[in-house]
Amino acid sequence: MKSVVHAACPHDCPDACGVLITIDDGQAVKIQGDPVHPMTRGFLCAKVTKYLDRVYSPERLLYPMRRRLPKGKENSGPAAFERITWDEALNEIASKLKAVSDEFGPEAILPYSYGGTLGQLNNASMDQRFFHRLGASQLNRTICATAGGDALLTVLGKKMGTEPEQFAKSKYIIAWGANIHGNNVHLWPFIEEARRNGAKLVVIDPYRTRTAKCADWHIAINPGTDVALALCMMRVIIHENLHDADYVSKYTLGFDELRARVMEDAYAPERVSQITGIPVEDIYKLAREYATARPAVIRVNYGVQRSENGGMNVRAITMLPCITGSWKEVGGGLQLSTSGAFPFNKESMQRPDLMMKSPLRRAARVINMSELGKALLTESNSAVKAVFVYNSNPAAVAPNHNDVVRGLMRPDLFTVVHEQFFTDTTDYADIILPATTFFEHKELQGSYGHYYLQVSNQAIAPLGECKSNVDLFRDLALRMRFDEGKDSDACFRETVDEMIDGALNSGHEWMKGITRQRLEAEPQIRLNFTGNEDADAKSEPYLPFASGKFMTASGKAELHSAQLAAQGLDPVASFIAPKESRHSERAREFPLELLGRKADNHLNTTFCNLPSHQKMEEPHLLEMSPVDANARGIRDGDAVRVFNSRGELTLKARVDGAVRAGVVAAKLDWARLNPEGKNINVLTSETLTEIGAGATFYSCLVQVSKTSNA
Ligand SMILES: Nc1nc2c(c(=O)[nH]1)N[C@H]1C(S)=C(S)[C@@H](COP(=O)(O)OP(=O)(O)OC[C@H]3O[C@@H](n4cnc5c(=O)[nH]c(N)nc54)[C@H](O)[C@@H]3O)O[C@H]1N2
Ligand SMILES: Nc1nc2c(c(=O)[nH]1)N[C@H]1C(S)=C(S)[C@@H](COP(=O)(O)OP(=O)(O)OC[C@H]3O[C@@H](n4cnc5c(=O)[nH]c(N)nc54)[C@H](O)[C@@H]3O)O[C@H]1N2
Ligand code: SF4
Ligand SMILES: [Mo]
Repeated sequence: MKSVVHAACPHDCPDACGVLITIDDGQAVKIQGDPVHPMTRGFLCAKVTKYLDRVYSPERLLYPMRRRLPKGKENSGPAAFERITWDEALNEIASKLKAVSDEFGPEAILPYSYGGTLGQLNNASMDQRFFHRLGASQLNRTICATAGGDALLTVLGKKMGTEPEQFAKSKYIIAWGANIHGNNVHLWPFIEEARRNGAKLVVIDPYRTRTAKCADWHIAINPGTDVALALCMMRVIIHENLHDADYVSKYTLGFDELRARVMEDAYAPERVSQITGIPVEDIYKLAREYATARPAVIRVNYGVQRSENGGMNVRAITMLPCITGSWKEVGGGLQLSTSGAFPFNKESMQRPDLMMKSPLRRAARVINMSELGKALLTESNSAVKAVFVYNSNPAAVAPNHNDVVRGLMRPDLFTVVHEQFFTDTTDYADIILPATTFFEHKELQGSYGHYYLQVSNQAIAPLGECKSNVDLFRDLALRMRFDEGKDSDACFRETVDEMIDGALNSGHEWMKGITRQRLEAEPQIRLNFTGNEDADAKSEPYLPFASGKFMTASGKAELHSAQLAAQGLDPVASFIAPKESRHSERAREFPLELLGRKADNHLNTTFCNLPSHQKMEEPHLLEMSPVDANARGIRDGDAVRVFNSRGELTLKARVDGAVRAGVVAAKLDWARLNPEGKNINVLTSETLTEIGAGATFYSCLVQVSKTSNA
């Protein structure tokens, strides 16, 4: 008997697709996009279309394992481990964590998790309760989005923006550091619709992405210089009186300071042209077109904030619709993320108050996940002694890979990894635990690219002995008796349904009328921005800032931010040449700017191991311009050494038109798939962004040479 189950794709992707899974006799036999989901519109990306290959891969981890052979890349995979029962695994982990806590204090335990699943429960709920009650170090999850997210907040006060559906109504669309075709493909049909109606698509990206290839205009900006471009655009717009003076006076704060800033010589088009590599006339053209085409919308993505200036880049770009007033128009405005609109009850889900029941009786210290190498190698009496990894593959995704690996190899470090597959990180695990995929558990799903809530139903039974993150941390909490005694808490016994109810129960008007029962019956529900029960009003285009209502301290769009000033940062925005850029001293030794980018057909390092996905991505390439290749005697196909002071890696030169002179590009991949056991993160640094303390993957200088054996 066949049946169809509605689920939601939980991968770290703005689209959060509605998914239909066909089940035959307990087996999933088909996956398709939900045709009624307003953003999914019946199709899935190339990665998830092949999801049955992932769920039923012969390489899935199916039972707990304990290490038998020494840690390291030499002892990868099943032969290095022996099978144990869940009972043994939970006992061993519980006693080890307790021993670490007793001897070194609970902050010697570090949870490490990120985007394996963005499902509300399996991303951050029972795990957080567990680690809070334990008193473990808190992890500042900065590896992806904090620079841009925090910067957006300084202007808008809320992480939200233009609805994707409204892009269809736009006449001028800027994809700014946003590889829409690769990373946010469900926005694409709306852009195509707009273009059929005469809209222009401009892509601002140092790399010629799939999106750039399809665009009307590709502006190949120098990496890390977007703040200079945005300030210069505002200079032209203000100078030519193309801004919306009425909107500015009613709804923004600090316009005079902004005007003074952009009129400085540093932001004259001629200067900015030198910084950004964009011809002066193109800067004028872009500014004028953007300010006069109506409506104009900006899809800015996290690409612009993975550099040392990341926060200021996003801050300056976000000011553009605030001065043109394009927030007033359907199809105007800007989107970086919509995640802040979902008013989940995070306190109920994550229970930070439980830290007061931990042996610490206070909030635990915070460790920045983008400095994992540093955290593991710092020798002090507060050293990390145990790492618990789930939802992440730090031995591949964290910057400064060589230090991360040195840290993970420490003989005194106890490491647990909860995973679906053997990964780069399981090479350093003492215990491996098998995790379910989203087919195998129930979830609550928000989004960072649209405004629909979904319940993802369980489609099949867990494979082998796999457990969801929720079940794992519930079992571990019960094993450690967190539900008993004077510091006990009933939250460790909650069911998944009770947790979903708790998450939805925030009392926020946008959640009004949205219950688990409704989400189980309806495939997706848009946030209730009207706060009333009127069905018509619910489908009206939502314009969050049409009449101000910014959620900053002042209630206005803050072009001048007192909060940034208090942090010693520029309260408006300014360009400071990144330490790792063509404009810096270091460029004498390492003259090329490396973009260690995401693959269009993988999701960070998820899917890297699957043959069906590998077929779609040519591995181990270093893309470079003919100018830089010729200067080094390198031809297409040559083996090249890419190096800097942190590491080196051999790749294959691809001399194509993807990057301009001075920039090289390579893809993030599993280190273990490279013959040398390394990936591009051997080159990236643990330097943090100025706002949000985020990772700076795209501020990375390297040198390239032809290998001698080529
Ligand atoms: N297919 C696929 N989809 C994904 C992912 C994936 O790995 N693969 N990852 C998911 C995740 S975790 C995230 S955070 C989102 C991210 O989605 P995006 O933000 O779109 O991600 P990136 O690919 O990091 O960056 C976008 C573009 O920014 C460009 N860029 C780099 N530096 C600069 C700069 O200084 N200025 C400008 N203007 N552009 C710059 C890059 O070349 C890249 O093409 O995508 C998600 N979706
Ligand atoms: N050089 C370079 N490095 C980067 C980036 C880049 O663009 N360039 N991008 C950065 C960005 S934006 C991000 S978001 C990070 C991403 O960093 P991560 O979030 O670590 O991303 P993935 O590599 O996809 O690893 C996620 C792992 O979680 C596992 N997983 C999936 N579902 C579950 C589950 O339900 N339970 C458990 N326990 N595990 C699960 C998957 O099998 C996978 O191995 O990488 C960062 N690193
Ligand atoms: S990865 Fe993104 S585009 Fe692909 S199915 Fe999941 S949510 Fe949709
Ligand atoms: Mo990310």
